[in-house]
Amino acid sequence: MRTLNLGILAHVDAGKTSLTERLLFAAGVIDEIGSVDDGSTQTDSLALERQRGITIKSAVVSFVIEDVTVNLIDTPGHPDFIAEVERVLSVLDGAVLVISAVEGVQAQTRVLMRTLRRLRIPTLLFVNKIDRAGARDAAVLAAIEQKLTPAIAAMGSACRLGTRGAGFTPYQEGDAGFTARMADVLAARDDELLAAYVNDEAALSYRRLRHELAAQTRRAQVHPVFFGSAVTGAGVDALTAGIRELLPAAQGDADGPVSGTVFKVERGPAGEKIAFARLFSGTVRARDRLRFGRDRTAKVTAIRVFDRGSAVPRASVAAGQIGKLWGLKDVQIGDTLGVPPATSPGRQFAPPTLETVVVPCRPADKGALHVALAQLAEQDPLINLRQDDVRQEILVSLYGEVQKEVVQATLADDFGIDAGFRETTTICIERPAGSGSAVEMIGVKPNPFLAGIGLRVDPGGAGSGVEFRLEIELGALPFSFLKAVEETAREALGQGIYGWQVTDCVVTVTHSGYWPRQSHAHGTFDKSMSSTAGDFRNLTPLVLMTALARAGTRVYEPWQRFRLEAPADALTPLLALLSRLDAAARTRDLQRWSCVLEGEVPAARVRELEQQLPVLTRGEGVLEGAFDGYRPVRGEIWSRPRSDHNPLNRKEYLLHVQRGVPGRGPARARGERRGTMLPTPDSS
Ligand SMILES: Nc1nc2c(ncn2[C@@H]2O[C@H](COP(=O)(O)OP(=O)(O)OP(=O)(O)O)[C@@H](O)[C@H]2O)c(=O)[nH]1
Ligand SMILES: [Mg+2]
Repeated sequence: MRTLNLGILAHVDAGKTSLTERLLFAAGVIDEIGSVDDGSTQTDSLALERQRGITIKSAVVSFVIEDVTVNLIDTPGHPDFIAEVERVLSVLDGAVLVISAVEGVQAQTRVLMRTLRRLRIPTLLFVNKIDRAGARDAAVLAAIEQKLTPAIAAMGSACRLGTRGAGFTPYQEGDAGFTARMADVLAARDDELLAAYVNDEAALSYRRLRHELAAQTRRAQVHPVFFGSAVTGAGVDALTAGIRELLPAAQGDADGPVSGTVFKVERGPAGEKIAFARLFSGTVRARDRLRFGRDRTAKVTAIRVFDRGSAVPRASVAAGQIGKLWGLKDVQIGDTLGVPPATSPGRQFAPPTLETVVVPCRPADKGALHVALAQLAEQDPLINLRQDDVRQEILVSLYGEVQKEVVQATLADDFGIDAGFRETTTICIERPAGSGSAVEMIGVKPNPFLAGIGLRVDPGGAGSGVEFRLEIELGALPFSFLKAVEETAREALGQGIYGWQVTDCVVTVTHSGYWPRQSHAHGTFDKSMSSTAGDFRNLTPLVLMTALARAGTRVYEPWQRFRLEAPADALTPLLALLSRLDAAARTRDLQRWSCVLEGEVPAARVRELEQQLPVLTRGEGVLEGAFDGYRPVRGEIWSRPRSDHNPLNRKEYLLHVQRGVPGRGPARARGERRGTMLPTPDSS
């Protein structure tokens, strides 16, 4: 039995969950087809998903097609939940990208397809909703070719579009048109096939082409396209056969060393953590001690493996499979199990660009609110819970308003906490404006720590994150001290000169000094003469902040790319609005009745645009948007400090560290924060 871990991806409402339900029915896993509209599907199982009719969390189900066990992961399509899609990408062997035959290729479809192609994930395309009024086939196929990829192979034809009787007929052997189109697409990507094609077109057998189609699909070079309807079931059998024939099986040696990735974390009924993991290699058995994340270990207490429907208790989970693991108490999303997988797709989509303060309606709920948000952050790390100690407020990062509503409803439904939000603001970043260095030598006043460090901060490329380099000789500093410097430096960069995360920079260790472990004659360790990792943890933020202040930083805000379709008579007021919003807009297409505008706008102004659009376009305007990187904030004060940033407190904190006040260093702060390192004023 082969295993295939398959993701279903699409823009919102394309029909992913309905198609999942259909596939489960076709495979005999369920006797009755559930409906998103009635809240009765297998994968939209959360109460909130059923109420709202949208998918919020990715969900795994499994079914069997002949000799293949398919673990299917249904993902959310709303851009506010893109983080759920990102986490799933690292565990897929293949994907089905769903496109609505009515709405066609959307901005989100393009974002997803680009990512699938970049990661070389073999992908089939399914054009859904052919039964709905307004469904198109040739136009959608042309849009796919133009906007997603030219390397497509339509696998059949749709008929009676826009009616309940809409159907899909797969092309068969003997269909000359299909064979010729397949040969064209495939020969363009395979020299041997091209040579054979040029020599004698007729000699290329249908079998050979079909075989080559599977090979190129598995290499993510070509994307077969199917049509159908998740509601009537049209085309679903052909898609099922395509999944089996054209997508690759999971690879991996069950006897090799354990290697896997955790892509989802859930809490069980008793509050216990459950990790969803895909194994790439090896076998994990119940009661095994398992290494995960960065140097953590725990005993696996129970395992469930996805098999014919849901997850069933098993003694082990092996390479290729997806398992639910109990017992890994501190596990986090994104943790690796055992040996880290050779490749990790890393960050594919933009981080959240909004943040908001969460306020409990009843002040007495403050503690409970923090606990509840911490649990939500386990399941969605990008929420990035932060505590502002100065203002005694809790902040979360968000993608958008729908996610905000979902957080609010989850707090009310699952935790019994009524909470509100302050105004949503954008999250900026800081990048070094130049280079800056600082050095503190060991034993030289006023350095109070038994550690010597020199650090230089240089600008890095856009999107490069934080890179850590050494200009000292390897071995000049014990590894544990070096690790302490790197960890503390990364933490300290969480808050730059203006209070934003510092990124796209290179931190280089230029000097180091330490005093080796000293003991008295009777063998006791003498701290007053020996450097410890704590000395390095305390000194690093001081040196780094001095270097950063010398380099100077500049604040950048997120921008969005947009595409706006509107009636032609709305063009003038729209251009005036866009200019007021500091947007750069270009008229792409001006017809008699309609116009298309494209451009970029600061993310902070998008909400205003969304609010004004219906008024200016009589409700006919359609706005699509996607993250477009960071640009320097504009206006008189070009470096905008974060709202809760108080440089005086940061200075006070650094002074505390410098004076070596016990318990006030980053080591303690690290346990308390995910955002600020400031001491609370009343405890100083
Ligand atoms: N007529 C018709 N309606 C469909 C079809 N597939 C889905 N729908 C409807 O489209 C709506 C959205 O379907 P879902 O299956 O929830 O779509 P989704 O892609 O899972 O949505 P999100 O997970 O929220 O992104 C529901 O009202 C479905 O009943 C189809 O093939 N034909
Ligand atoms: Mg869904």
